[in-house]
Amino acid sequence: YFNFCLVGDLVQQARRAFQHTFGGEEPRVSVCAPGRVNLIGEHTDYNQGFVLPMALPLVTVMVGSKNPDQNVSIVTLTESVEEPRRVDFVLPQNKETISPGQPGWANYIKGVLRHYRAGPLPGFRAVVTSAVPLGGGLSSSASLEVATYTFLQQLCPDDGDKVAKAVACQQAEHTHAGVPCGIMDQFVSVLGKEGHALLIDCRSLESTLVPLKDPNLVILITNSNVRHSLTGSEYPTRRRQCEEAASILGKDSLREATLQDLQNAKDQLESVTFRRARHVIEEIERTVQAAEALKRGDYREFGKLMIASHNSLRDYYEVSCKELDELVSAALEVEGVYGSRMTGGGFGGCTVTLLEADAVNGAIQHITEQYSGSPTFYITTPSDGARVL
Ligand code: GAF
Repeated sequence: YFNFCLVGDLVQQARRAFQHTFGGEEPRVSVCAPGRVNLIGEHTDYNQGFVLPMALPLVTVMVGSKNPDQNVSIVTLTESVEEPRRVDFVLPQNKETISPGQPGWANYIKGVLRHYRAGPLPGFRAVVTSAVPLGGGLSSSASLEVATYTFLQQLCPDDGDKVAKAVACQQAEHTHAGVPCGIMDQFVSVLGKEGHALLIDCRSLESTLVPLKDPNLVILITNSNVRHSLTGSEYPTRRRQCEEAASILGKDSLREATLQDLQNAKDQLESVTFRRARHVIEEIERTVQAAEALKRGDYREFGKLMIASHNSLRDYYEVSCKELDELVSAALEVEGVYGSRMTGGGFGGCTVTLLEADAVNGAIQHITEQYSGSPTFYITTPSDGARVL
């Protein structure tokens, strides 16, 4: 399970494809950006709260070279869908006019071209490939955006501001993928550090590295390999419900609200809005506590908070699903498991489980036996954010 595509193999693959596609020469630039797993703090980022993700060893790689003109040609090796794997277009004079279109996978790249913070950008030819499972809830899209931005920095340097880079990539997702996401995924894909989780304050955009390296501890990701179609429509609905709750409470965001504020306004809130707000307010608090527990090496406490997070996402925020619940229940039956929860937006995708290293083989076996679908496992370690290779 450690055996997922290593960065070096992906780069080799991309470089070979580049040479094959673009007339034999070597690409001048190679970069990568990771996917992420969120340990705790779910659906809190767009409420200005805290999140605690880590960058994964699973990355998206982009290799390529500048063109002497404004022509852009990109080939993807990742897409398994029926869309064309190559896209060609001319970079317009005015980048505001770069709009989304077909093929869909290129929109993440076009969005980053649109929001890139320096210019004028040259044309380029590039190959992208990825080990981050697409649509698996491990931020394959953020990793493509951040890889693209990192690539462009090599062609036409910006001021190097990392937080602004993450924000530009988030903008790309908003305008070109149509997902009104928070800042978590792009932020950790840029600023993640080997051996650390990253506590992000999504209000101030300040972040703190929390050491997470212990040979007796494993972070196990289980992919449910399901993705329910609800994902697209439910996410903006949740955002709206949170904004409505904050506005009824007279707050700029739910970050400013306490449980007492919520209780006091109970009569003015629909029960569903109340439940959504309750999840967010409690989850922000849990995330702060979890970061503290991790600093102390108190995995038991951390695990309890993970379980509470999952239950709240299932019951109050209603973004889990039968498959994720099954995976979490199965994991929690195993001796040596501290905690387990769904991770990411929900309605499919992955769970994250914190457990003793000795327990991992038994856990994988038990989860596989109990799960009604066919899971994929990744034993992961906190890894570095985007980098030039
Ligand atoms: C998705 C979004 F992209 C993130 O910004 C975050 O809101 C997450 O869902 C839920 O925590 O990954």
